[in-house]
Amino acid sequence: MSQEASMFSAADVAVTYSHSLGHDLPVEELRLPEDFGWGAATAAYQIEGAASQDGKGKSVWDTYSHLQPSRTNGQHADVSCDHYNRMPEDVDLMASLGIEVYRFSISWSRVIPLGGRNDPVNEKGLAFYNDLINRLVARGIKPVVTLYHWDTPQALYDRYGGLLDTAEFRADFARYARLCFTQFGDRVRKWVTFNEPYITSIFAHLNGTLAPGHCREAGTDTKTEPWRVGHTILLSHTDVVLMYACEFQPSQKGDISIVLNGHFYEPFDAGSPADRAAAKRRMVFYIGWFGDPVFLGRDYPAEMRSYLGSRLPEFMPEERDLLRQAAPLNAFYGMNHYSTKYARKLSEPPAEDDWTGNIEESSVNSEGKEVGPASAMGWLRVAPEGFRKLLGWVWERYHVPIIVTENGCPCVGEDDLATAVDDKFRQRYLGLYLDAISRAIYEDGVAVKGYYVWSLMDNYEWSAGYGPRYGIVHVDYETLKRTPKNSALYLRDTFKRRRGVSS
Ligand code: GBH
Repeated sequence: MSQEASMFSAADVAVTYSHSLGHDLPVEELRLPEDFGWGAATAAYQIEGAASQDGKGKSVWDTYSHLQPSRTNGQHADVSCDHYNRMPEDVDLMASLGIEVYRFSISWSRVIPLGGRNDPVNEKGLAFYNDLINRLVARGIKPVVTLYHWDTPQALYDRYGGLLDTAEFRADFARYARLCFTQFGDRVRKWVTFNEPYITSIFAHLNGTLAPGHCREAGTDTKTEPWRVGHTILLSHTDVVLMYACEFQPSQKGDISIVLNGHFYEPFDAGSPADRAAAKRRMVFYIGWFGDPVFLGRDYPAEMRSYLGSRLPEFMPEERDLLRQAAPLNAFYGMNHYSTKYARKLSEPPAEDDWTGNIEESSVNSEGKEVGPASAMGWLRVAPEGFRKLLGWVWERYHVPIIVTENGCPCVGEDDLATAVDDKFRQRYLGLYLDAISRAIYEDGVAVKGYYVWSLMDNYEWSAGYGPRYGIVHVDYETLKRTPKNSALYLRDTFKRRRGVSS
């Protein structure tokens, strides 16, 4: 066991867990380390609105959300929560909820409207993020900044296909990152390069349900595109980690890494060796795809190489050197996690653009058992045991401290304000997932350093529009009034109490 892990294996752990059968009782007692920080997360396109205000350029999401026929539930985020114009009151709200960390993303096309390395900078865009960061710091809230949360500047997509052109994208992303470090790095101590590269690769360039919406029906090359996109993200990430370490870290003293998402997978039929292997394989294809190059500094997992063959790009020798150099500089593993699924080995031959390793996933196993109670999203089930196992899986494979950079759920019936505020389902979900973290730390020796709930407020849920509401604060999309839900008070009080007890 590493030093990090043994630090937490204190013998005197006395924890009261209030697990109960009902799914509406909050978890009251949580033991977490002194330096464990909690916060809330958002992303620029989902909350800012102000789509063309103050010189902002378009991103692929501005285009995608306006396609006819609509691919986004008939909705776009031109206004959304109007956070761009309501930011001061939103920061005050965060302070009133005791939020310690705020994870947000910068809209690339707000600070460089056309996105490219020779394109002009938009001072008003920079001023917005400067003001946001200053207000956070003034209230003692730590900013955690994501550079890329899915909103490629439209001009770069038009010029060269965005993430599909590795060399061009790398050069433009590096310039954008350098601008952000230069402008904001004196106050930002934690940086995330990319949010969920799996989702950008698969959902945006294979299934087509996220911008720019590449898919078989659109005639794009779904056999190779997703893997090319993933490759571009990995190399762009690596460049920027090395840039930060060489040029900025010595004076700015911050950390940098990436955020990976992933379900935990259980076998569909626990008695079937094929399904047990499928569950393991699915996680390697989902998480190992990015985790191995980033945190181990080496090639894609062997299972992927042999299955995908020439569909998977090669790392050139000098690129392998970069991966190796950058790996130990990734200071934390940013984990976005929501739920667990079952994996079943398929016997039929796979489609030629299969990306799973010929595996089917579901929320119900071979005995008809559901993996957990359903939220307002069918795939998002309450399954804290899977979360605890995933924390262990990541720790064992990568041995880097984990920060849970997103976790949360939408509840049924939240369009109605009274129902939304009395969000017992979410309180229970959050409590159980925090309890899983506590167990991972104290019983399994996993280093988990923080927890950011998704999301600070209800917002534009990509292709699902304003349907699902993930916020701990309710947003009335007519009046834009914010109302904290009880889960916000639950988190505030839980962490306040814990601090009170431990100090
Ligand atoms: C995160 O993505 C995003 O970072 C955030 O912007 C978003 O609002 C939040 O989660 C809530 O969705 O895999 O077929 O079962 C989560 C990406 C999208 C992954 C939905 C799982 C479920 C469909 N998730 N997806 S499936």
